[in-house]
Amino acid sequence: MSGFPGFPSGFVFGAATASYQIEGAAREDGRGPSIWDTYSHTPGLVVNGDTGDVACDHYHRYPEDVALLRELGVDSYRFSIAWPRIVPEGDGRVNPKGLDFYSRLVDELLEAGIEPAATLYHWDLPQALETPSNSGSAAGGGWRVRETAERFAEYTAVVAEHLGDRVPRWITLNEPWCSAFLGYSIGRHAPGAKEGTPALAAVHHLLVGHGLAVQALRSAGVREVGITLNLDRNLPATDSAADLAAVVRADTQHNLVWTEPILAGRYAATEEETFGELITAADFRRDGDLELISQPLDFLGINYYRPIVVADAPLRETDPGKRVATDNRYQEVPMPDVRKTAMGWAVAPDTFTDLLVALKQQYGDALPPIHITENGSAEHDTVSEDGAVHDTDRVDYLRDHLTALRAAIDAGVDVQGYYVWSLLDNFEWAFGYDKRFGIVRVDYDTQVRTPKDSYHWYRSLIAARHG
Ligand code: IFM
Repeated sequence: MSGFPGFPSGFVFGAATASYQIEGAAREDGRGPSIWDTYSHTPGLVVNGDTGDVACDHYHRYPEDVALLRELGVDSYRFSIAWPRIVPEGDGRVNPKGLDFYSRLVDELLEAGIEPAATLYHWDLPQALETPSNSGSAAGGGWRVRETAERFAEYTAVVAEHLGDRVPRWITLNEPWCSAFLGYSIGRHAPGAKEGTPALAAVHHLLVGHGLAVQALRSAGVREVGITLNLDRNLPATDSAADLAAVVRADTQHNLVWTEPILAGRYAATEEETFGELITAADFRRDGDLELISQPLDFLGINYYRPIVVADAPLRETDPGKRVATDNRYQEVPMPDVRKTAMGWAVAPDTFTDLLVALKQQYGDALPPIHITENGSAEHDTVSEDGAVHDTDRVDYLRDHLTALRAAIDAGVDVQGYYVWSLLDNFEWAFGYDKRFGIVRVDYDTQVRTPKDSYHWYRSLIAARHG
């Protein structure tokens, strides 16, 4: 580990996963269907028709996965709880077998000396809450409607009551941008909707759900509460006025619609120039919502992978009568002269430092301590003749991003933890099993796990830190 910069004492090194991406056991022990079951089973939406039915079979193999974490030496493991395992119909009845599963997982982690960090919502909404008949709304339910935020708070209270004494770190939502915009505007995530104002309603109801969940977690007396945002570093394609204005719209849609209400208790000043009448005509906000949304947090989770190069885009009509809320607000163009990961994502670690430093400048003391709750890369892994996966590109990516993170700490940003995405290769949403983010390879035919070179590298890094 020579030459690798040290991290402050007490810094948390971890690894992360999410329920639908690894658990499998989709119809076992009373789990209800989620919007991702429906989406992945709809022909043509996921590469190769892949689904999360089996995934990494973590539901049955979690002791083996915790053993891998123990061997890795991580301080903390971030996993997510599948809402449809706990409240299969989204409303009312609680499924004890779902709670038992997470209780066993948490005990296994604690026994291994690993601190559990639980995310309450990593996109697997119970299908029953999305289905229009359940919501009573002709336009569909899900995050379009406020009731879902209330159901989320009830589910949070149940989980916190059962696990709150053993799980110190809680994350309400993972990357709500994806839930709202990929899910309800661009249609590339479940539920696959392409709508205008309802996507902005989803933004607001996710924020309200976050606020209500913070209250539920506080009532249960848990140690730390936060939210995870995938904040973007948006760079202009050129210095033309049009591209610079597009960056403002991208910043608004990706970052400010979340950070302004959560950290500053106000709506983004640039929302009108970004969303036009989609937001000015909105009627989903209520008095008191901003106070609810901006309750103090113990940490802010940030997921960071890549910068986005933004150019102006012409306004398009998509569905008849419905302007999409966002993907016509700017366009993304390739970043020249940098390596791209298997996702086609630009590798530019300095932008990680820049994002964190800019956030600190923007919010000052209102910025809580930060945990990087995801960072990692999908690469074109191959199994060598020696049976190993020599994923040098991923090792380089991780080392360079940790170096960039260290630079942000040196510049005065209070970053207290880092979770690599991901412990295991897993179901990469609309890309199915085609993209591999794991530091442990999963052979999906045999479920054999093989730690890659990046796993061994990360293990040495953590071991060196612990002396
Ligand atoms: O796999 C996802 C994860 O579920 C959320 N953050 C980004 C990862 C890579 O795309």
